[in-house]
Amino acid sequence: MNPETLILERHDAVLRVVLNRPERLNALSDQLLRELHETLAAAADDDAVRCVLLTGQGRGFSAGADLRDAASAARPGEPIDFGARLEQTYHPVLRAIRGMPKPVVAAVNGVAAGAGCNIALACDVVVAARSARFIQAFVRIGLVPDAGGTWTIPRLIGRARAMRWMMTGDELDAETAERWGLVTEVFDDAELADRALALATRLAQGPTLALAAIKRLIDASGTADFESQIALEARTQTDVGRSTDTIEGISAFLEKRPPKFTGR
Ligand code: LHQ
Repeated sequence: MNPETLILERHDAVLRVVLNRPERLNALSDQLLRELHETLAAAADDDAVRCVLLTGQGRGFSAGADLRDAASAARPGEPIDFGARLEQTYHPVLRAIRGMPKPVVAAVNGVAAGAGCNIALACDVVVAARSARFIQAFVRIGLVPDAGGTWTIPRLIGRARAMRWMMTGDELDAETAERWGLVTEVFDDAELADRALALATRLAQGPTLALAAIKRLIDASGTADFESQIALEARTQTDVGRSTDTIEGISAFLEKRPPKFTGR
Protein backbone atom coordinates (compact mmCIF):
# COMPACT_ATOMS: atom_id res chain seq x y z
CA MET A 1 0.00 0.00 0.00
CA ASN A 2 1.31 3.43 -0.93
CA PRO A 3 -0.99 6.05 0.60
CA GLU A 4 -0.66 9.73 -0.38
CA THR A 5 -2.30 11.19 2.71
CA LEU A 6 -0.57 9.07 5.36
CA ILE A 7 2.99 8.36 6.39
CA LEU A 8 3.41 4.73 7.48
CA GLU A 9 6.40 3.69 9.58
CA ARG A 10 7.19 0.32 11.10
CA HIS A 11 9.06 0.36 14.41
CA ASP A 12 9.42 -3.37 15.18
CA ALA A 13 5.85 -4.53 15.92
CA VAL A 14 4.43 -0.99 16.07
CA LEU A 15 2.79 0.49 12.98
CA ARG A 16 2.99 4.29 13.26
CA VAL A 17 0.35 5.96 11.11
CA VAL A 18 0.79 9.69 10.58
CA LEU A 19 -2.09 11.75 9.15
CA ASN A 20 -0.31 13.81 6.53
CA ARG A 21 -2.17 16.85 5.19
CA PRO A 22 -0.40 19.39 7.43
CA GLU A 23 -1.32 22.40 5.27
CA ARG A 24 -4.96 21.80 6.32
CA LEU A 25 -4.18 20.62 9.84
CA ASN A 26 -4.76 17.05 8.63
CA ALA A 27 -8.41 17.72 7.83
CA LEU A 28 -10.16 14.51 6.84
CA SER A 29 -10.64 14.20 3.09
CA ASP A 30 -12.42 11.23 1.55
CA GLN A 31 -9.07 10.00 0.27
CA LEU A 32 -7.46 10.22 3.71
CA LEU A 33 -10.34 8.34 5.31
CA ARG A 34 -10.26 5.65 2.61
CA GLU A 35 -6.50 5.21 2.96
CA LEU A 36 -6.74 5.18 6.74
CA HIS A 37 -9.41 2.49 6.61
CA GLU A 38 -7.34 0.35 4.21
CA THR A 39 -4.27 0.77 6.42
CA LEU A 40 -6.12 -0.18 9.60
CA ALA A 41 -7.80 -3.18 7.94
CA ALA A 42 -4.41 -4.45 6.75
CA ALA A 43 -2.90 -3.89 10.22
CA ALA A 44 -5.72 -5.89 11.82
CA ASP A 45 -4.84 -8.89 9.62
CA ASP A 46 -1.07 -8.60 9.97
CA ASP A 47 0.19 -10.68 12.91
CA ALA A 48 3.54 -8.90 12.75
CA VAL A 49 1.80 -5.64 13.75
CA ARG A 50 0.93 -5.79 17.46
CA CYS A 51 0.10 -2.14 18.14
CA VAL A 52 -1.01 0.78 15.97
CA LEU A 53 0.05 4.33 16.86
CA LEU A 54 -1.95 7.16 15.27
CA THR A 55 -0.67 10.74 15.19
CA GLY A 56 -0.60 13.84 12.99
CA GLN A 57 2.05 15.58 10.90
CA GLY A 58 2.78 19.24 11.60
CA ARG A 59 1.05 21.37 14.22
CA GLY A 60 -2.30 19.55 14.26
CA PHE A 61 -3.63 16.07 14.95
CA SER A 62 -6.68 16.65 12.75
CA ALA A 63 -9.10 19.57 12.22
CA GLY A 64 -11.97 17.17 11.45
CA ALA A 65 -13.97 16.92 8.25
CA ASP A 66 -12.40 18.81 5.37
CA LEU A 67 -14.86 21.67 5.11
CA ARG A 68 -13.47 22.80 1.76
CA ASP A 69 -14.28 19.38 0.30
CA ALA A 70 -17.70 19.53 1.94
CA ALA A 71 -18.32 23.02 0.52
CA SER A 72 -17.17 22.04 -2.95
CA ALA A 73 -19.47 19.00 -2.89
CA ALA A 74 -22.47 21.24 -2.16
CA ARG A 75 -24.82 22.12 -5.05
CA PRO A 76 -27.14 25.12 -4.81
CA GLY A 77 -30.58 24.10 -3.52
CA GLU A 78 -29.41 20.54 -2.83
CA PRO A 79 -28.50 19.85 0.79
CA ILE A 80 -25.44 17.64 1.36
CA ASP A 81 -26.29 14.27 2.90
CA PHE A 82 -23.74 14.30 5.73
CA GLY A 83 -25.15 11.07 7.16
CA ALA A 84 -24.38 9.18 3.96
CA ARG A 85 -20.81 10.54 4.03
CA LEU A 86 -20.43 9.41 7.62
CA GLU A 87 -21.67 5.92 6.78
CA GLN A 88 -19.44 5.62 3.73
CA THR A 89 -16.17 7.15 4.88
CA TYR A 90 -16.03 7.67 8.67
CA HIS A 91 -17.77 4.61 10.09
CA PRO A 92 -15.43 2.07 8.46
CA VAL A 93 -12.49 3.87 10.13
CA LEU A 94 -14.20 3.94 13.53
CA ARG A 95 -15.15 0.26 13.30
CA ALA A 96 -11.59 -0.62 12.30
CA ILE A 97 -10.24 1.16 15.40
CA ARG A 98 -12.77 -0.29 17.84
CA GLY A 99 -12.59 -3.77 16.32
CA MET A 100 -8.79 -3.86 15.91
CA PRO A 101 -7.59 -7.04 17.66
CA LYS A 102 -4.61 -5.17 19.13
CA PRO A 103 -4.17 -1.86 20.92
CA VAL A 104 -4.55 1.43 19.08
CA VAL A 105 -2.79 4.41 20.68
CA ALA A 106 -3.54 8.01 19.68
CA ALA A 107 -0.81 10.60 20.23
CA VAL A 108 -2.56 13.94 19.91
CA ASN A 109 0.22 16.27 18.82
CA GLY A 110 -1.80 19.47 18.36
CA VAL A 111 -5.32 20.63 17.70
CA ALA A 112 -7.93 17.84 17.44
CA ALA A 113 -11.28 19.21 16.28
CA GLY A 114 -14.62 17.73 15.24
CA ALA A 115 -14.37 14.24 13.81
CA GLY A 116 -10.58 14.48 14.19
CA CYS A 117 -11.04 14.76 17.94
CA ASN A 118 -13.53 11.91 18.03
CA ILE A 119 -11.38 9.55 15.97
CA ALA A 120 -8.57 10.14 18.51
CA LEU A 121 -10.97 9.47 21.39
CA ALA A 122 -12.13 6.21 19.76
CA CYS A 123 -8.60 4.85 20.25
CA ASP A 124 -7.78 2.60 23.21
CA VAL A 125 -5.15 4.77 24.85
CA VAL A 126 -4.95 8.51 24.19
CA VAL A 127 -1.95 10.64 25.11
CA ALA A 128 -1.36 14.27 24.22
CA ALA A 129 1.24 16.97 23.81
CA ARG A 130 0.99 19.80 26.34
CA SER A 131 0.00 22.20 23.52
CA ALA A 132 -2.79 19.93 22.22
CA ARG A 133 -6.33 21.34 22.09
CA PHE A 134 -9.56 19.38 21.92
CA ILE A 135 -12.59 20.97 20.25
CA GLN A 136 -16.10 19.61 19.68
CA ALA A 137 -16.27 22.04 16.77
CA PHE A 138 -19.51 20.64 15.32
CA VAL A 139 -21.86 23.07 17.07
CA ARG A 140 -19.81 26.01 15.76
CA ILE A 141 -21.00 25.07 12.26
CA GLY A 142 -24.50 24.06 13.32
CA LEU A 143 -23.94 20.28 13.41
CA VAL A 144 -24.06 17.58 16.07
CA PRO A 145 -21.00 15.66 17.25
CA ASP A 146 -20.40 12.53 15.18
CA ALA A 147 -17.66 9.96 14.57
CA GLY A 148 -18.80 8.13 17.71
CA GLY A 149 -18.34 11.13 20.02
CA THR A 150 -21.81 11.02 21.56
CA TRP A 151 -21.12 7.40 22.53
CA THR A 152 -17.47 7.69 23.57
CA ILE A 153 -17.34 11.04 25.33
CA PRO A 154 -20.10 10.73 27.97
CA ARG A 155 -18.61 7.35 28.90
CA LEU A 156 -15.21 8.97 29.41
CA ILE A 157 -16.18 12.19 31.18
CA GLY A 158 -19.84 11.88 32.24
CA ARG A 159 -23.00 13.60 31.03
CA ALA A 160 -22.54 17.04 32.59
CA ARG A 161 -19.10 17.70 31.15
CA ALA A 162 -20.04 16.14 27.80
CA MET A 163 -23.08 18.42 27.55
CA ARG A 164 -21.20 21.58 28.34
CA TRP A 165 -18.28 20.78 26.09
CA MET A 166 -20.40 19.73 23.11
CA MET A 167 -23.02 22.48 23.45
CA THR A 168 -20.51 25.33 23.73
CA GLY A 169 -17.86 24.07 21.31
CA ASP A 170 -15.28 25.52 23.72
CA GLU A 171 -11.77 24.20 23.38
CA LEU A 172 -10.16 22.13 26.14
CA ASP A 173 -6.46 22.31 26.78
CA ALA A 174 -4.48 19.11 27.26
CA GLU A 175 -4.25 19.44 31.03
CA THR A 176 -8.03 19.80 31.38
CA ALA A 177 -8.48 16.85 29.01
CA GLU A 178 -6.23 14.80 31.28
CA ARG A 179 -8.02 15.93 34.45
CA TRP A 180 -11.40 15.08 32.89
CA GLY A 181 -10.20 11.63 31.76
CA LEU A 182 -10.18 12.13 27.98
CA VAL A 183 -6.45 11.45 27.83
CA THR A 184 -4.30 9.44 30.22
CA GLU A 185 -0.99 11.28 29.90
CA VAL A 186 0.27 14.68 28.80
CA PHE A 187 3.88 15.02 27.65
CA ASP A 188 5.98 18.04 26.79
CA ASP A 189 5.66 18.71 23.06
CA ALA A 190 9.27 17.77 22.31
CA GLU A 191 8.83 14.44 24.10
CA LEU A 192 5.48 13.33 22.74
CA ALA A 193 6.72 11.33 19.73
CA ASP A 194 9.28 9.33 21.74
CA ARG A 195 7.06 8.78 24.76
CA ALA A 196 4.11 7.67 22.64
CA LEU A 197 6.31 5.29 20.65
CA ALA A 198 7.74 3.88 23.90
CA LEU A 199 4.21 3.26 25.18
CA ALA A 200 3.15 1.67 21.88
CA THR A 201 6.28 -0.50 21.88
CA ARG A 202 5.49 -1.69 25.38
CA LEU A 203 1.94 -2.60 24.34
CA ALA A 204 3.28 -4.32 21.20
CA GLN A 205 5.42 -6.52 23.43
CA GLY A 206 2.39 -7.51 25.52
CA PRO A 207 0.25 -10.65 25.28
CA THR A 208 -1.67 -9.42 22.23
CA LEU A 209 -4.54 -11.92 22.49
CA ALA A 210 -5.16 -10.87 26.10
CA LEU A 211 -4.96 -7.17 25.19
CA ALA A 212 -7.51 -7.67 22.39
CA ALA A 213 -9.74 -9.54 24.83
CA ILE A 214 -9.46 -6.75 27.44
CA LYS A 215 -10.73 -4.38 24.75
CA ARG A 216 -13.69 -6.65 23.92
CA LEU A 217 -14.54 -7.12 27.61
CA ILE A 218 -14.44 -3.43 28.48
CA ASP A 219 -16.60 -2.59 25.46
CA ALA A 220 -19.08 -5.38 26.30
CA SER A 221 -19.41 -4.06 29.86
CA GLY A 222 -21.12 -0.92 28.52
CA THR A 223 -24.34 -2.82 27.92
CA ALA A 224 -23.96 -6.00 30.03
CA ASP A 225 -25.32 -6.75 33.49
CA PHE A 226 -22.94 -8.05 36.16
CA GLU A 227 -23.85 -11.73 35.75
CA SER A 228 -23.41 -11.74 31.99
CA GLN A 229 -20.16 -9.81 32.28
CA ILE A 230 -18.56 -12.29 34.71
CA ALA A 231 -19.78 -15.14 32.50
CA LEU A 232 -18.11 -13.45 29.53
CA GLU A 233 -14.93 -12.97 31.56
CA ALA A 234 -14.89 -16.69 32.34
CA ARG A 235 -15.40 -17.72 28.69
CA THR A 236 -12.76 -15.26 27.57
CA GLN A 237 -10.32 -16.51 30.22
CA THR A 238 -10.81 -20.07 28.96
CA ASP A 239 -9.89 -18.98 25.44
CA VAL A 240 -7.04 -16.65 26.34
CA GLY A 241 -5.71 -19.14 28.92
CA ARG A 242 -4.98 -21.60 26.09
CA SER A 243 -2.54 -19.19 24.47
CA THR A 244 1.20 -19.70 24.24
CA ASP A 245 1.57 -16.30 25.93
CA THR A 246 -0.22 -17.55 29.06
CA ILE A 247 2.16 -20.51 29.33
CA GLU A 248 5.06 -18.10 28.83
CA GLY A 249 3.69 -15.61 31.39
CA ILE A 250 3.31 -18.23 34.11
CA SER A 251 6.68 -19.89 33.31
CA ALA A 252 8.42 -16.51 33.38
CA PHE A 253 6.88 -15.72 36.76
CA LEU A 254 8.00 -19.04 38.22
CA GLU A 255 11.48 -18.69 36.73
CA LYS A 256 11.74 -15.10 38.02
CA ARG A 257 12.46 -13.61 34.57
CA PRO A 258 10.61 -11.13 32.37
CA PRO A 259 8.12 -12.80 30.00
CA LYS A 260 8.75 -12.81 26.26
CA PHE A 261 5.30 -12.66 24.71
CA THR A 262 4.85 -13.44 21.03
CA GLY A 263 1.20 -12.52 20.56
CA ARG A 264 0.13 -16.16 20.08
C1 LHQ B 1 -9.18 23.42 7.29
C2 LHQ B 1 -9.96 22.82 8.32
C3 LHQ B 1 -11.03 21.97 7.96
C4 LHQ B 1 -10.48 22.38 5.72
C5 LHQ B 1 -8.45 24.03 9.24
N1 LHQ B 1 -11.24 21.79 6.65
N2 LHQ B 1 -9.46 23.18 6.01
C6 LHQ B 1 -18.84 17.13 9.15
C7 LHQ B 1 -19.31 17.21 7.82
C8 LHQ B 1 -19.35 16.14 6.94
C9 LHQ B 1 -19.31 14.87 7.19
C10 LHQ B 1 -18.93 14.26 8.37
O1 LHQ B 1 -18.64 14.83 9.57
C11 LHQ B 1 -18.44 16.09 9.87
C12 LHQ B 1 -17.78 16.18 11.15
C13 LHQ B 1 -16.84 17.28 11.47
O2 LHQ B 1 -15.68 17.04 11.66
S1 LHQ B 1 -17.50 18.83 11.60
C14 LHQ B 1 -16.17 19.78 12.22
C15 LHQ B 1 -15.22 20.19 11.13
N3 LHQ B 1 -14.12 20.92 11.68
C16 LHQ B 1 -14.22 22.20 12.08
O3 LHQ B 1 -15.25 22.81 12.05
C17 LHQ B 1 -12.93 22.84 12.51
C18 LHQ B 1 -12.52 23.91 11.52
N4 LHQ B 1 -11.23 24.45 11.87
C19 LHQ B 1 -11.06 25.35 12.86
O4 LHQ B 1 -11.97 25.74 13.54
C20 LHQ B 1 -9.65 25.83 13.08
O5 LHQ B 1 -8.90 25.60 11.91
C21 LHQ B 1 -8.95 25.12 14.25
C22 LHQ B 1 -9.61 25.59 15.57
C23 LHQ B 1 -9.04 23.60 14.16
C24 LHQ B 1 -7.46 25.51 14.28
O6 LHQ B 1 -7.36 26.91 14.23
P1 LHQ B 1 -5.96 27.61 13.90
O7 LHQ B 1 -4.90 26.95 14.71
O8 LHQ B 1 -6.17 29.06 14.03
O9 LHQ B 1 -5.64 27.19 12.36
P2 LHQ B 1 -6.32 27.81 11.03
O10 LHQ B 1 -7.77 27.96 11.22
O11 LHQ B 1 -5.51 28.97 10.56
O12 LHQ B 1 -6.12 26.56 10.00
C25 LHQ B 1 -4.89 26.37 9.26
C26 LHQ B 1 -5.27 25.99 7.85
O13 LHQ B 1 -6.00 24.75 7.86
C27 LHQ B 1 -6.21 27.03 7.21
O14 LHQ B 1 -5.91 27.06 5.84
P3 LHQ B 1 -5.28 28.41 5.18
O15 LHQ B 1 -5.19 28.05 3.73
O16 LHQ B 1 -6.22 29.52 5.49
O17 LHQ B 1 -3.95 28.55 5.86
C28 LHQ B 1 -7.57 26.43 7.40
O18 LHQ B 1 -8.52 26.84 6.48
C29 LHQ B 1 -7.27 24.95 7.23
N5 LHQ B 1 -8.26 24.13 7.93
N6 LHQ B 1 -9.48 23.22 9.52
N7 LHQ B 1 -11.76 21.35 8.86
